[in-house]
Amino acid sequence: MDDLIRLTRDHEIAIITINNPPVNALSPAVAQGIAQAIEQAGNDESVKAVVLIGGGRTFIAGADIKEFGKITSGRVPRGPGLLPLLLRIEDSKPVVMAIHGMAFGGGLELAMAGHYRVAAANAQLGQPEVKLGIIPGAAGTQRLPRLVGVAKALEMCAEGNPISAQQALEFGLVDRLIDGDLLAGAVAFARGVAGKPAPKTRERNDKLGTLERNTPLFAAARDKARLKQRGMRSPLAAIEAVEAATKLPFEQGCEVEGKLFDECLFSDQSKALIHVFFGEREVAKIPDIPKEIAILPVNTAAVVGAGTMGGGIAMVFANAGIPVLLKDADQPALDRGLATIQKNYASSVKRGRFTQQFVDERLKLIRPILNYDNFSDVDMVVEAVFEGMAPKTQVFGELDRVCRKGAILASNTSTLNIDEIASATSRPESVIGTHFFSPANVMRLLEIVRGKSTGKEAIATCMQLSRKLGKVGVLVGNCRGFVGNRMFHHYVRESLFLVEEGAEPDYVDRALYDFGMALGPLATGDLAGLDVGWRIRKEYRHLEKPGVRQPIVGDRLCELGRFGQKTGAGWYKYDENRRAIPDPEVNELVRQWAIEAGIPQRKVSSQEIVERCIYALVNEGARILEEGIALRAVDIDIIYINGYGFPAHLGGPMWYADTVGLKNVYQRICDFHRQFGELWEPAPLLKHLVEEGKTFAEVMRQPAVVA
Ligand code: T1G
Repeated sequence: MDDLIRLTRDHEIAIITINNPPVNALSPAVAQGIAQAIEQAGNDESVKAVVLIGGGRTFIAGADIKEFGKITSGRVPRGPGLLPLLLRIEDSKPVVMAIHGMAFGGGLELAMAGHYRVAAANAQLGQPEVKLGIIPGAAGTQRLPRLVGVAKALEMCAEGNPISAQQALEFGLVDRLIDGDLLAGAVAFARGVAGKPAPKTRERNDKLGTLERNTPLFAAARDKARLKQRGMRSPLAAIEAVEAATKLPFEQGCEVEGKLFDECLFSDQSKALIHVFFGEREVAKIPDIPKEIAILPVNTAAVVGAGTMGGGIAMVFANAGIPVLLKDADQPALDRGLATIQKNYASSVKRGRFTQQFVDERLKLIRPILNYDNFSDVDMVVEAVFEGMAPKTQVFGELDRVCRKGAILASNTSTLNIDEIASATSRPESVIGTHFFSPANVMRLLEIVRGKSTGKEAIATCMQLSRKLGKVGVLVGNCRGFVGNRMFHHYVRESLFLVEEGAEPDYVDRALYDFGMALGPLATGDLAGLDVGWRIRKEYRHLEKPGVRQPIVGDRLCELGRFGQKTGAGWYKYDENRRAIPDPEVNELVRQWAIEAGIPQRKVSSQEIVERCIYALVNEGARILEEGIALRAVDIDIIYINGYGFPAHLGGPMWYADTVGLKNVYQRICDFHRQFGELWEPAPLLKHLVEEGKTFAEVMRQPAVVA
């Protein structure tokens, strides 16, 4: 036994403790250590029962995901996996699994091979494998329905969300909840079952239901997976595997699961989702910011501007338990902001996301005010006023006057120059961009914008704070539109050109929806409000290169007052339930405008639509990488998945380009360059990587802090 596994005794009870920080991942070495410990305890007659427990903060959070890449790349052979170990545990003396923290994936599968499970009240249990594009691969789809029933097993394996210890007790996954000392409680439980015949999960069939009762369950689960996890293979594979458990003997069910597991593991979707899993952790690492940097306290906050974004941001702080002042210029604006907050919370309670008690406590943390009186006490301020340089610099001038030294002054601007905003203060080192995405209380992404003078403490503090706020913080450099919106501009540009060239709006949207985007670009415009983009285009018109083609139809539509959902019509008409209805009037208007502008009309394929819109993202992403505005390609991927509805199972635009093959992407971009001119000039980095036979995933940049 090595440091990973410790075998100790409490009289006739053997205790196996796993020590593989940070999450006791079930690596091959850990599995081997457990096997040896079980063997040793099995061969020792004085041992009457065994307790298995995780050392540190958790039980086992799953198989070691880092091993998968080694298997799919052929670097290590595809071994027998965990199945033999789990059978050995099930056939040994009574084993009590003592669960605290997380029992996820292979960790729960190991726990279910045990004869009994006891848990701390705050334990979480789940099969999250589908979120990695795989399915449980160690008989989880076979043992779980035998313990919790078919319906619950389907939900847990196909959706991948954990359940609480209390729910696990109710469904029979856990035999007892332990208050206080978990190990002591588990040993006491083991003492109670020692020497008695131990129930083997694989032999239990009482909860597997009947064909008649199960068939509608599987049909409903498939429909739900196709709707909620659109385009993903793993949820459907998980459903197939659980179905096999209800129709086949255990061993054969495991074979079906094994085949489906391998099919998923070697798929591009799984590689993409594992890229996203580690990517969400990697974006938190900023090369030039030392780990030991001082993190500034953020125990109180303030938001300036109670509009849609300001109200949502105030909810984010309150939801994290941080008291927040919410300031606006006049009472009616403040009342409107508070009313929206209350409406949003009410719908969260209705949808079961929050309890009324939680909401009542949170609302108490949001304090509406009309002046800057108490701003001297707050640790951080987020400005969320109208998107114009003048109102923002005016607010920052005020904040510089009223806020205490060391307070973080953040702007929620989505496009404006952070250095120019900072120049309105005497403390640019405390000024930073914190670009939330609408609705701020829902969207996970937080684009953190580093100005040329932004201090490392402020950056490190905001990166860490983003986790506390339930966000994925990604650090980006300061340029027009930062990373997300700067790329999105090119994506939308191409969608507008395609409409002008003859593709109808819903056809363009359908092509990108079928590709996997949460919503097409035109419907997204209608949702956000077409006037927002129109105002920004007008603000930057002077920067447009003469003679370079610019979309015309977007502006023409806005000139007619068609701003989208907010005006009942944009690219689509909207009914009273805000359902989008294709509008022949728009198609006709666009045709006229395009012909007036001399734009030839032609049939456009959905493949061309996808390539032009997605490769426009990739090409601009490559420019952003070479400028150091993004540190890594994965940072761009995480931004697009969490802020722009790019499908996670494709890994993000840069990973997707690597999957398609940069050579192929580059060739198409060169085709478009020849066809449409300089807007499609290939990014030098892309050309360079193709020449070197490299991928975006290999690119690592130093942050672009413009001197
Ligand atoms: N394998 C390898 N590394 C892991 C890991 C795992 N399963 N889980 C976490 N880590 C690393 C992570 O990369 C980070 O590293 C550090 O641990 C802390 O994690 C056979 C095949 C458990 C809820 O999908 O969801 O079992 O960045 O920052 O926020 O059927 O980690 O510090 O270098 O996320 O407190 C199924 C994955 C695997 C769970 C903790 N299990 N993990 O969250 O910490 S597949 C999962 C999580 C499987 C079987 C199949 C979360 C967490 P670093 P963290 P956290």
